[in-house]
Amino acid sequence: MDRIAYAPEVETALRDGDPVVALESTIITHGMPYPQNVETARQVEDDIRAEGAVPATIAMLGGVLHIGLTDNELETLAQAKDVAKLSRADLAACMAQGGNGATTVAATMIAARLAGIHVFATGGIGGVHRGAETSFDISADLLELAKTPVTVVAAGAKAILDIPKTLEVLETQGVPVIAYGQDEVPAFWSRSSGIKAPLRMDNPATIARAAMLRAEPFGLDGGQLVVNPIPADFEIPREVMIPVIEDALAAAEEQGITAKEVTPFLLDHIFHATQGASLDANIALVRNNARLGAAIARAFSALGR
Ligand code: PSU
Ligand code: MN
Repeated sequence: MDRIAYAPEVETALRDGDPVVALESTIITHGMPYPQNVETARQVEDDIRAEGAVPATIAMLGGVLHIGLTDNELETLAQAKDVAKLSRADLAACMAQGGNGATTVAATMIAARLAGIHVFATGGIGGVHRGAETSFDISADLLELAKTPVTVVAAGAKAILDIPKTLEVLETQGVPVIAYGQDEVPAFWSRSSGIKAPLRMDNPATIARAAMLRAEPFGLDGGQLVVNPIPADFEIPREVMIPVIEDALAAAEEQGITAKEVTPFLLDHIFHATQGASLDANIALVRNNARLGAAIARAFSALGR
């Protein structure tokens, strides 16, 4: 049995050097409730097509790594209750056991590299959790960005994380953090974090070119993190989110939530606490990142990649 299955449109695009954008699946299974999760996944795929690129949603189904999902596969994944959350540590184990799993940012980067996809769009990345000085909870996403040459487009890190510490780890690991079109690092639901971004770029071609120059002449491993501010019409002010986040963090602490469960627990708590308002913003920013991802993928294609 094949270990990797490509969706036909993805296989064709990769063969012809046409632009492809990878998408993660943990955002579907652990990041948003049904049915908004599958509706968003489809919408995001359409946004990428409308921008002249091919979407490749990545997931493990029955032990086969899928690069691109059919509509049926998306629906099944979105409704399933028992899907594992796969990061770097879990990919091979899930394949060995013939299991189903959704890929995090780290695992999606690994799959994208394997497939020859240079760009990946998502909502938020994992980072250094608040209280990491005692919990040691630092997402494998950050270390993957240091190792795997894929350009990841996100809307910044959520304030459920410690944003300054997240940026420190990325700096230590030599990961370029590039704010798109503004000087500040965006903070997911809000355009502003009060923190100046290490780098700023204003056009997709420069972002693609920088990725290629890391490899040649510099011989550097690792990817780039592009942080793209949420569209102004959809942003939720920081002051509104802060008490909600504090509450979610307190609930996680009280219930002894640890390890892989922390991020999904906090996201679910915040969704309920805002009666879904956080979700509208989340959907808008993922779509916005998908469109930028497609533009960067087109730039890679134009460079002959
Ligand atoms: N942050 C979000 N939404 C998400 C995630 C993070 O705002 O859906 C998901 C992504 O898949 C990310 C993962 O890679 O959670 C990080 O989990 P952890 O913190 O356990 O590494
Ligand atoms: Mn973690």
